Amino acid sequence: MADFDNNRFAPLLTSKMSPESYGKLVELGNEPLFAFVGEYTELCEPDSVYMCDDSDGDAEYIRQNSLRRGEENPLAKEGQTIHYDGSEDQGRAPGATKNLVAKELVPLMGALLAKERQEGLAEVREILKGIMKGKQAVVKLSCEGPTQSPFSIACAQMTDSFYVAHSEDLLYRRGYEHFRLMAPGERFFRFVHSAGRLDENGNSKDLDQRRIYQDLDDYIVMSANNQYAGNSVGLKKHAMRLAIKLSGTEGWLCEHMFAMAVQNEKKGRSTCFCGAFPSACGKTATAMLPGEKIIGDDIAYFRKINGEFRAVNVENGIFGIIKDVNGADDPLIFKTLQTPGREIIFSNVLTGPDNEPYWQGMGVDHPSSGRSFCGEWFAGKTDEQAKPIPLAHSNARYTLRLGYLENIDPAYNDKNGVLVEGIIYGGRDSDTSVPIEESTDWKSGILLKACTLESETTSAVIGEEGVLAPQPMANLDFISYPIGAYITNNIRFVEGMEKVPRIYAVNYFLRDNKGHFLTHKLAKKVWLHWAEQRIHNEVDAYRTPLGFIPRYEDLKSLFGEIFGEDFSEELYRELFKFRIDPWVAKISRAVRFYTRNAPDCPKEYFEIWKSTVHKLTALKERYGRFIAPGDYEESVG
Ligand code: OXD
Ligand code: MN
Repeated sequence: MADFDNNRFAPLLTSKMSPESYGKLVELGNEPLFAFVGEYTELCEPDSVYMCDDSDGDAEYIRQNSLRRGEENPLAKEGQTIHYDGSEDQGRAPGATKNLVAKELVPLMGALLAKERQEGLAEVREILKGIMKGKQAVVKLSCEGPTQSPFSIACAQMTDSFYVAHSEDLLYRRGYEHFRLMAPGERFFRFVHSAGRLDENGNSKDLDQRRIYQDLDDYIVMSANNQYAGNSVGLKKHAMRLAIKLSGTEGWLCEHMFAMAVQNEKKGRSTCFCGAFPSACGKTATAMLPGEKIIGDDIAYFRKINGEFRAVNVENGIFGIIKDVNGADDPLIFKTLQTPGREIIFSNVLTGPDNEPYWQGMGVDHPSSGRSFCGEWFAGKTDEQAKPIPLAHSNARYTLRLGYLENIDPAYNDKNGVLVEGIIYGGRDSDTSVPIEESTDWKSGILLKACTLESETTSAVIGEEGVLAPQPMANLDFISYPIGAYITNNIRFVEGMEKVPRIYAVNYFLRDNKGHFLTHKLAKKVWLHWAEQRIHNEVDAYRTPLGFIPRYEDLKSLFGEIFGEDFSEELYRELFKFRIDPWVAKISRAVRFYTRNAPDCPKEYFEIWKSTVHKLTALKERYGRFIAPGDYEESVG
């Protein structure tokens, strides 16, 4: 056991910590952890420091403090609380977020928000100086992935926000005991967060001093003057950036993906799919499809274990977008949100005179006034541009433990993860991609489906909404080493694997020329069951220039079996025609994007994209603007 009596930080920490808290820190015998707490106590100058272990008592201490300080307030239903972020702190803040890297690397980072490390460290440390004065800091240990597993990454968070610590308790596995069992010198991620000075509503005041700087050499993230969980909760997006960097150096993958298992009851089979969708493009709705099982909704680690492609959900809870969660579209989440006695944090929704939460797309009548993300809200309230202010923010959220969900897959805690058999890339376009298409092989799936993924920007990120932007692997905001190397790591990950997952591209948003969606919201269940049958080699498919699509008769029987619906051939032909012009435009946009933003991208990838554009352009002469299903080539197995 390390002896900390002569440690340079011992006098400071004994003066700021109760004997019990100090005892919990010392008991772990972890010198880098002790130094971390010491260094940031010295820099941030909290009045006191509270050290948590994995006990329910400490979890309750955090929750009670968040309530006592007004970071959260109780709602009408037992266990439920409400938290408000400031009106300018309602989404991730790319402008304030930087990857700190060595000077030589900055030009290679392209679109990846990089800053020279020493300069960034000096800047953020200056902002953190004395930032916790007058507050208590809490140190909470957690684990990314199941504890004591080949996937585990231990994490230490120090924050002066009890809402942040509370969110971490709901979203991640507790990690104090995991730290106790760690080998000396084992790496852990570190996060320092301060909400900074607060205004009269308890919101971060110095937004011009908002910073989220990840030191990728030292695996530490410093976040200041913010509260929105995507900016403040270290284990969520900050840890993701650190894990992506680490996975790039070690040859595994950290992806912005859900994990779910399609249930084939007739065959007694459960088949795991992981999927990347840009925010607000149907990701949680796919992970939560009725009748299937959820493993995770946002972040997955992939490792090769005994030659198999295996995944874990990094998290233990959901920080989900609440807009449009209603009894018809998301019945399981909706029911969980309505059940008293569940510890759930709502954020940035309307609370009415009945002290119940209300949000956009909830599907129930809502009160005409109350408190919301904009302060006092009333029906008809407008902003400075005279635009109506919605009752809740479009990026308002709920935070809950996964264990509350009825459809949780029992395998979600397995230490060796689950075997992944399908990967899904989900975009959002009204006129380009078919509802589902299988890639011919892994590499072309990565280059033509994952790398060409794009979406309109949404409210999960501060900035203009509705702009079409490239989204490689739906991960652009989190990739933390040069994009070309990241693509190569994705391609090479499956080398030597006996069974490589199939890659699917899906698009739930095709519309007719009047702007109406061509399919209903649950049609995605049919697309996934088709993919499940393909993986088990039970259905044939038609070739397209970019992969394989379903045959009409297979979809007809799935629509019949699953929904008792008669799926028409006319609709099938409209949905699954290959649209040449938009695909040429889409791949050309990707070429422009990678030319500008991925200076390290190998020439070979450009050659593949460009030759695909040529191939498609030539096909247009032969087939016209569209290739009807089955026309491109003979049906293949
Ligand atoms: C999220 C996001 O909150 O990606 O998961 O913004
Ligand atoms: Mn996400």
